[in-house]
Amino acid sequence: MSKNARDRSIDPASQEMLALASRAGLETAWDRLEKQQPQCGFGELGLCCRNCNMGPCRIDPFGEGPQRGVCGATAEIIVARNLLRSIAAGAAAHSDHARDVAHIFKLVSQGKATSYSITDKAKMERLMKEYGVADQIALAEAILSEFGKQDGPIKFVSRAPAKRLDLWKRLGIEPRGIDREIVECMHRTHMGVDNDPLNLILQGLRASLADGWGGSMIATELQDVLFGTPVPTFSETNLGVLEKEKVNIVVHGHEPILSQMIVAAASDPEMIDLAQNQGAEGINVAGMCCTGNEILMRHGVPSAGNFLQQELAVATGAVDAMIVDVQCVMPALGALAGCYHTKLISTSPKAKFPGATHMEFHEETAYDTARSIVRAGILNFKNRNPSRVHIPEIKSKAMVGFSVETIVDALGGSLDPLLGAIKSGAIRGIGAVVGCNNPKIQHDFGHVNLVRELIKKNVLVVTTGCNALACAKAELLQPEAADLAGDGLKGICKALGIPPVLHMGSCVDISRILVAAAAIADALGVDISDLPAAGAAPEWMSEKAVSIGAYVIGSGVFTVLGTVPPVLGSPAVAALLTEGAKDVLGASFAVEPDPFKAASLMIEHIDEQRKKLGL
Ligand code: SF4
Ligand code: MSK
Repeated sequence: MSKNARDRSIDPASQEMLALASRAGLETAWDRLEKQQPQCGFGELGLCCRNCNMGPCRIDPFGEGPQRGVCGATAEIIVARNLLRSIAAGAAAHSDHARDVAHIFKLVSQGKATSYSITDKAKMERLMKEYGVADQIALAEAILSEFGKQDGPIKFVSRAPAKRLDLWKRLGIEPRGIDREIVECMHRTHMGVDNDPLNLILQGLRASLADGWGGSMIATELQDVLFGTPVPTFSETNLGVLEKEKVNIVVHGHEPILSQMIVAAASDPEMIDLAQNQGAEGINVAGMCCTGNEILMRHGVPSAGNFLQQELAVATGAVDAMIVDVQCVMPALGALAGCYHTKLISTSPKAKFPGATHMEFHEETAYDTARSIVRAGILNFKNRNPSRVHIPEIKSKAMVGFSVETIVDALGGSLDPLLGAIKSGAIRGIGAVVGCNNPKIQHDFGHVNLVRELIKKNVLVVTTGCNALACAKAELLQPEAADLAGDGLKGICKALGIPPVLHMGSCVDISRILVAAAAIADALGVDISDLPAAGAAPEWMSEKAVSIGAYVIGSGVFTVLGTVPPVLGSPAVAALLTEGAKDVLGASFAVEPDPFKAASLMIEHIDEQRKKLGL
């Protein structure tokens, strides 16, 4: 195996495929990152601005060249504006996903999207009560109106502890309508509007809170209503879940609206017959990234891997169709799929890709479209070249699907046993570890080592997104992983039969972590910032992660980032995020690429909080 492959990933299946890709002369994200070197220093520092056509402008970080853009914007202003635009983009991605789910919920309520139905009626009724409405259509309308709400905070904000709500009010960052906050970010960063870095960052917090306690939370809640609230389920992860003798259909992206239907269509007897007529043993659906997490936790559909494995899956030569919706889908996939027989199928009118066949998916005709898409994958099976098929025989068992409701159930109906374990010190604290892969960090190295360190020191880990999949592949989501935990955490996990790392879902499901944190804080009579808890995103890359980071610290959770955000061009903004925020929000960011040191930072913080609580 080439040293290169080992340097690029710690995951043996990915190493195997990287070595194959290199032998075959296939280009991957790692190669493209190398070709981008050196990356633009102004960009890395956040010091370039092209918000108007007097620019583009850039500030010389060494103080020798220009210190102001043509309009007079300083490094502080440019860095803060760029940060705000990233938050707006990330919040928009999560929230537009939520809008699609809310739209389907409305269509289902009106009897217009017959492919879908209500799966968790009890949750829907709880939501109706929370919104104070009497019927399903009224609930759909109330939720849809959250996006454009002009005045007053969005509903789910009231799920936060009273102290936090009060703080947001005092700071003027209680989020109003989700669309309104995002539009305001774009307005304020237009040339000649908001030029006060602190004011810009406060708006960033407000928009991000509209994501975490709004868009993301709406997506999670309504997906549970429509597709079911996850319960613990066993499944498998990694490229070894692809099957040589079956039609392999990989669903990639973020929205379960599509992947749910693909799963249903692939188990249609007519489709299975068709697959068998084409010479396959059957149909194997596998997930990728977060849409994969959605069907993994609800249906136990195996996941082929996380973000950096999307190209490696195609390079197995065994993927007959890769079906994509929105977010985290590399535009490189089309060209790579063209080197194989793989059909790349785009489905969202919002997301088209070079080299893809577009089969547009609409809610009203969801099942029929899903059948056509699955059929296209089946009919492509015969085009597979068996001599080019190479599936690594590597996969791991994982226990997934820990919604807040499930965790409470596993604890016997209340949070008391968890609180007792935290108070006694058996559980030292809670670590929320989330986020993407980024080829700037050895694939999965940050995720897996950080999580291993935390559980070793009795920190219970909750995880979502690509971290969850990294942990699954590293066998940390199995009850047997309790043996890797410190004695206190091990004892609790063994007694409950759960892993020390709890899979809570996809990226939008970080909202589940917010709900859990609020419930624990309420039970202890404190704010979220007082909890012995810390967050981390060891390999983050997307703008969604910027929004997540902002709402997580805005909600009071100290967070360690593994890749450096583009803010170092302004020492004032960097200081505000890493120090100043602590005085105001009770939480701040730290940046630490070394996962072992990052774990120490989180544990130090957890211990400090324990001391303050007298634990
Ligand atoms: Fe340059 Fe100011 Fe225009 Fe940005 S807004 S491109 S700093 S002139
Ligand atoms: S898929 S946003 S790479 S976690 Fe949610 Fe993974 Fe990050 Fe996409």
